[in-house]
Amino acid sequence: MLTDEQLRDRIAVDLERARRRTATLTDAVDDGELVAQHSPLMSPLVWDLAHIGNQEELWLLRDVGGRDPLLPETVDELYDAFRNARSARPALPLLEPEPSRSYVRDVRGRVLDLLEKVPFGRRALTRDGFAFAMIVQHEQQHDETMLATHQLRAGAPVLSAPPPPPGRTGLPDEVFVPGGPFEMGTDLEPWALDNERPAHAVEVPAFWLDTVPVTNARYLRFVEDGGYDDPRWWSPEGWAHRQQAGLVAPQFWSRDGGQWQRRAFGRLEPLVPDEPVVHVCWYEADAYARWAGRRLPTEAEWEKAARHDPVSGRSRRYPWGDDDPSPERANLGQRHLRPAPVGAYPAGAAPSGAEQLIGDVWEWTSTTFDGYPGFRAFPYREYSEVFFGPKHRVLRGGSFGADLAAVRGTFRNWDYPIRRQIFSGFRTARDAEPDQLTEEV
Ligand code: AVJ
Ligand code: FE
Repeated sequence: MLTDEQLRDRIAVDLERARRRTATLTDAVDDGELVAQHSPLMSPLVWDLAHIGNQEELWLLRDVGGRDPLLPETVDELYDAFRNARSARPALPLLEPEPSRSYVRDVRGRVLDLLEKVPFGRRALTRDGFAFAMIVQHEQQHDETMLATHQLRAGAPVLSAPPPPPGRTGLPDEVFVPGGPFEMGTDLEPWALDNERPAHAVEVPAFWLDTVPVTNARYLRFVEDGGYDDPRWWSPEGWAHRQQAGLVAPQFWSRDGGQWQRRAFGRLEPLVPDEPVVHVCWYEADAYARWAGRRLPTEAEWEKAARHDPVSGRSRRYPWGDDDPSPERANLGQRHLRPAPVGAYPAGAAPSGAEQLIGDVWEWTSTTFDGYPGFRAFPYREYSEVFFGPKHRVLRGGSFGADLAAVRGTFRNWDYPIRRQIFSGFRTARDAEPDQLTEEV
């Protein structure tokens, strides 16, 4: 358990890392590109920038700190995600780039003062520094969204990063997870968001799970086997979407003669066979799994494979244990601008033997997004509760574009099944045969 002083130091570090990343993403392009819309699916980058500052002001300065608004209150409406669809945001009278930068700078300066003096203990919102950590996660989530905007943007590359570590071969195709209960969700992580709570026991029958995410090479076999032209592999809604949207391969793939290529942050490159496939929608993942004679894992299966320690019977914070992510364990935080080849993170393996559950690509699960038994919205219904229901599927594990502050073994992401501009991939699963042991011997 960390003291409040240690938590304050940690929050200050996390706020600073988030802001450096926000600056990288927004300083990389000129003002014209900051205010432009690079895709109707995305906000102009300048909207994300001021929205980050506005949420920080609303929650930390006004709610926690009791301060008055820094700007006319009509500004709040511009940056309210529920009032303005992404496609409508370019037409709003948004703050210009320089006023946006000075606004977020001003908010941050005051937040750092507040962080030093506000008592954490008194309210649920500030206990263990929760509101500050929530704002760190919010900024990092928008940084990942801005990274997806960069991936969609046309033109010469503006972002760069060193390559990920090499992969390794010889991994078994799948790992066996024995049946039995495990503890899903958490009551212990102080900075876990409402939808990760409460901890509860879930019975998960024995199953097999891919050791690593599905690679470009494997996915390419599905493409070249005519998988996109065969309705047998697709759900009815998936097939309708595949037809209507004209899907023929993952987003950003193209073909030059016999050679498949992928566009990544403005660079056209040959497909790397042993990297996890990225930018597939849920319908594509579901179709691939059926073609492979398999299925997507449920959310509970994913979390059990990632967290359950059969020796102690307890659920870990991360696959490798309770220590925070490190560069040896997982590909997170935009440190590399791509998923790492499979086998690159032996130190990140779970007790189940599965690897790369955290980082690289968000992994689609078969589960629709809902509250756990005993769910209570906190601190606002609009973070997750309003998205509960059959329209969204859960993704787990975080991508190379997710920061360690916004990824946990319990962290839940969600999106529409048609979405693929996010850094989404998947792994597949299958039921164990009836004669397979449910307990380890
Ligand atoms: C949890 C990633 C789905 O980006 O839409 C950002 C996070 N919520 N601002 C999103 C979020 C409010 C959210 N996701
Ligand atoms: Fe937001």
